[in-house]
Amino acid sequence: MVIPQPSSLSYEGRPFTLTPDVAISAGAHIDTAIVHNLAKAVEEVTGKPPRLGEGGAITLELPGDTYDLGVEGYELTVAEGGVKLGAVSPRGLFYAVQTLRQLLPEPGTAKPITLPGMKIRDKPRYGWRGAMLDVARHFFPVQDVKRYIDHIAAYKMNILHLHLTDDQGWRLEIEGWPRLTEVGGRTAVGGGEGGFYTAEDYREIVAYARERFVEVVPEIDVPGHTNAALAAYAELNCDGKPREPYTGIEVGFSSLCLGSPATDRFLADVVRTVAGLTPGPYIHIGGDEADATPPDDYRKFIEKVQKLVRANGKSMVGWQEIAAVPPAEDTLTQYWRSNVAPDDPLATVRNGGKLIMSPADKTYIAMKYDPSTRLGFTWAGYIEVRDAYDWDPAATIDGVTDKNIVGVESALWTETLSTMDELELFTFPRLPALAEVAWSPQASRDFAGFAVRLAAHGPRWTRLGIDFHRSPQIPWAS
Ligand code: NGO
Repeated sequence: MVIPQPSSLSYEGRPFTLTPDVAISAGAHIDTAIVHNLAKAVEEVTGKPPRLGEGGAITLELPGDTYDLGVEGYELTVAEGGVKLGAVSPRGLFYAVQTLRQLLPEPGTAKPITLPGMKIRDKPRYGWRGAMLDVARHFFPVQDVKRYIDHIAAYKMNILHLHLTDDQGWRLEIEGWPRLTEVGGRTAVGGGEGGFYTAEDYREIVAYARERFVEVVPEIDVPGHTNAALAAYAELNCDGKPREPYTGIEVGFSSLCLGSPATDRFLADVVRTVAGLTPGPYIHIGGDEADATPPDDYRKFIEKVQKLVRANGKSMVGWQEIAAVPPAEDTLTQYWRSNVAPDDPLATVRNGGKLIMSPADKTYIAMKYDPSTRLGFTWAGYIEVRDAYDWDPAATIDGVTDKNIVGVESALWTETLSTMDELELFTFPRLPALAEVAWSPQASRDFAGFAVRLAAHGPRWTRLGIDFHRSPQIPWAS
């Protein structure tokens, strides 16, 4: 019932019976967060905290005997004597634990608790397995973001892309520019109260994510999608007049005044601050739908930002429109416009650039599931579970293969979503589907098998209080 489907799994040998007096043995050098993550899962099913120490039936090995499985790979063996998890890196071991958690029955459903004999050897197809969360259209407090991180980490996703700024809100405190959050942070779509993260809040999110092997990729969307900043600081506008705060959902109308000293100073301060707060290697600069920026200015601007990001020791990510300029070797371009002829990604690829695959008609989980979905959009079509699942990133754009692709990312835009329950309803079950697209070998994937595995996750989501879409495509138990 494992999602994402492991690259190899065979049932062999005798089953293991898990009893309440089970112990977990892990070398002293193994990350205690990983051991506790596992201990908690075992306690949930046995009702008793497992003993940690020598001679346990569950063992964690690092480095384990995991030939050719890379830094994210792991091995998991269940035999009569116990369960063995091995990896060459803590990250791989963390993924082994996520797999074991899914193999355990729901608390209270099985007595005795037995796991069939099996051997799993597993590693991901792509290194970039991302989830984007838009905290700009509606603001979500730190505790919601942490809960979202738990959700994505459970499915072995490793990137949380936070869309931190847009026309309707600026959500990250920037030293020297207090009005960005005092004014720009006070709005949200539909007139809600907004909110923002202090540097401390942001660090807390990053640290929480890192404990779960998730890297935060912050997005500061420029030069369009900037009304919140333009309302906060008059000097960012070419006419020197502040814009009115915006709470609608139109796109493509705002632009920084390019080439002005105030804009240059703003950009330098913002990129330096965000780079300083972000231990991960990437900063996303948006770059999408800059319809209010003259094309020549746009190109010069993106080149300048690319240099600035690199001068701050980071690599740049941008939405597919940044393909208008040649990418630096470490720049990543995020493909999303599945509804128009995809010339831009091809230009990037011809220039040696790599793509993150976020085609709107598969990965934009802000779309409705079907006509009965109350919230969400339809401009990229309805996205039922099968639509999110049944595609091959390497067969999506003519001329683009796995050589040109670093991975897959879901995108949860929040113009119509304002509560954690709503986020979860749009995320489940499409996020597990996309996690499998990003992790599992194409040849091992089929929707019928996925649907059966997915159905078994419903009770777990219910126990965790996760609202999910009871898709008619899935054989839910009840
Ligand atoms: C577009 C747009 C966003 C919208 C989203 C959903 C990109 C990259 N820019 O995707 O501003 O929120 O669609 O409608």
